[in-house]
Amino acid sequence: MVAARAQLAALLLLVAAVCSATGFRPGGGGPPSVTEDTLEKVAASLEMYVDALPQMPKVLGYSIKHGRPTPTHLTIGMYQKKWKFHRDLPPTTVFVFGTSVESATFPGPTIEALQGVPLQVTWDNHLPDRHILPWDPTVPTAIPRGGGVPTAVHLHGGVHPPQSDGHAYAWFTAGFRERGPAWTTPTYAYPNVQSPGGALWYHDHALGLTRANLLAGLLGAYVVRNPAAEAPLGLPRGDAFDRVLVLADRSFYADGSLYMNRTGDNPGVHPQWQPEYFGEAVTVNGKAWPFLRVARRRYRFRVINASNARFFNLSLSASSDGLSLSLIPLHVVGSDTSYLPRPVAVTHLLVAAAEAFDVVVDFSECAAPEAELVNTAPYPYPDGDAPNHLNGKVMKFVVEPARVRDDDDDSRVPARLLDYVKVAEEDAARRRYIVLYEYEDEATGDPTHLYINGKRLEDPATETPRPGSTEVWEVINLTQDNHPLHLHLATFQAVRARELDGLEEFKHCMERLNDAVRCDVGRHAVGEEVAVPEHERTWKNVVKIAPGFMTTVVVKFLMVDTGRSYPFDATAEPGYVYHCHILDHEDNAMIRPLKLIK
Ligand SMILES: *[C@@H]1O[C@H](CO)[C@@H](O)[C@H](O)[C@H]1NC(C)=O
Ligand SMILES: *[C@@H]1O[C@H](CO)[C@@H](O)[C@H](O)[C@H]1NC(C)=O
Ligand SMILES: *[C@@H]1O[C@H](CO)[C@@H](O)[C@H](O)[C@H]1NC(C)=O
Ligand SMILES: *[C@H]1O[C@@H](CO)[C@H](O)[C@@H](O)[C@@H]1NC(C)=O
Ligand SMILES: [Cu+2]
Repeated sequence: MVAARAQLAALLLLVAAVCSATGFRPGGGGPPSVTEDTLEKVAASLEMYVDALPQMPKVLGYSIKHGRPTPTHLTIGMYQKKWKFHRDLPPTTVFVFGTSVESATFPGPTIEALQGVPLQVTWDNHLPDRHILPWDPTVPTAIPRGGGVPTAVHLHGGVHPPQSDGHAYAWFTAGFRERGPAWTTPTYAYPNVQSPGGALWYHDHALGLTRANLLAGLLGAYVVRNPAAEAPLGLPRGDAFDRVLVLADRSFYADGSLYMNRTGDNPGVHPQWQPEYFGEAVTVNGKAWPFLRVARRRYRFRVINASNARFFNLSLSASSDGLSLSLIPLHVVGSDTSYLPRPVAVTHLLVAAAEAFDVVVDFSECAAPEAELVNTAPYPYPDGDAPNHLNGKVMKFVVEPARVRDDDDDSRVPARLLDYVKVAEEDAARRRYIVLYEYEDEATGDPTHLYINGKRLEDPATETPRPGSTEVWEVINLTQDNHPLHLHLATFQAVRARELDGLEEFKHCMERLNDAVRCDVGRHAVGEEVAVPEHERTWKNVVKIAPGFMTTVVVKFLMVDTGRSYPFDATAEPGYVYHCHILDHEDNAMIRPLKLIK
């Protein structure tokens, strides 16, 4: 332990030397120190529901030639600019995506693609030499020799070749001046072969910087449509009635700059890294607590949680007499990037990090003039603090008084949606155990790092499935937190979660042997079985893994629409990754290679 500490101190000195030599030093805007009280005061000073919900610019991922959709090539840049998060907050310096610096937004433009129509995107980094937020060279991090902000863009939920996956080691700086070891191409190919429904989103994925780059604004929504298959469903359509809601919690300094703590919980080990970022203000489409004026009719909302670590337990609450509250049902039609087989009505919807839900809300069911979207998820989820009067609110819908005539709203919530290839656990070619560990500083009890299967990203790949195969992944969570697990490329479905009996004994054994089979997992995975909620029983790209549970996940390395294998070489370098989608965990270093083999 002492020896390890000495080594670490030497490493820190080395890092300090490297950083001062390159002018690339951890740090960011805003005053150097601030208390939680100050941050809460800044957020509380922002009057709720005074800014209208923005509609992000739309960029078409196809062009129309001779009346037919054809493939296109987009160039989307990453820019530093100022963004107004609230009427009363000074403009904030952000890093954002856009087709130009003028049109760049927080979040970036919504890319609309068509199923089966390929799209090429050149992601162009125009960011400055210095980051606007602090970062930490002691977690595995992309550190360019000549300065600049490393970025890599991943299309979350996309089914595309490894060269286009935005691998953590495929990072690049402005003008592709410096490139990570897995960089292969400036232009990514998206075949758009995944199913329609739900929402994908694109975001930064650079090694060790994902949490800071997303916090700064490098994210945007991506919607895949299939008009022929979707029109018969009769869901609300058109830009006014089919909207993306990107949720993100952020804290601000009084001068408007984004807040990120510059001091780690365990600064002797990691000077800056903290296990979870929680912001005091809730932003939707880049505005803190906005409002949206809606007609008394049906709307479709594609809700994406773009927070670093916050879960949202959303409900839509209205009061017609100012006293009693009633909850307006949310008709879930899809999750992540797939439709459900049939809609499921819920009053509460738990959205994990990076998880997306596609819901229909019928405001004609709302007797009141207003409805508030509220959040009741503790943070960290599930055992942390209850949300307060600030982060317990999300946005407000102002419902127009006049009733819409039936023929003005021809949309519906259909009885059936779309079906896919069946789950079939018995088709699995093999069963793997994926174990999530958190390591603590013995002296302080603070977390120092998190690993999957006790291994680092740079250790050789152990998850090496074949294209076209089905596998069962038994994901065992030995930490205190709920970790949303995300696999690149694959689509998967949790089928059950079973509590582990004799958890302490199992944990001790795993700490010694790191081998679920030798630790007799079968004898422990016999506790209470928790069913997967009906509205999550579809093909997903994020599943929530509860602490102390073994969650059984059926993973398909194929296209779930058709059951066929991929129309590209998924075994090429640099391969893919899978990781926890709490960004602060992913950076340190709950991430492993996922390498498909022939
Ligand atoms: C920043 O982190 C340090 C170390 O964990 C903590 O003492 C401090 O309260 C944090 N600051 C804020 C504003 O949360
Ligand atoms: C969401 O909040 C509601 C109301 O507080 C609660 O009944 C429900 O159990 C919560 N859901 C989850 C998954 O935490
Ligand atoms: C992991 O386990 C901890 C404690 O056993 C639990 O609190 C947490 O929710 C679990 N995470 C997931 C994703 O299940
Ligand atoms: C929102 O949910 C939390 C909790 O699961 C995750 O940690 C975040 O990563 C997620 N946000 C995004 C953008 O995925
Ligand atoms: Cu995690």
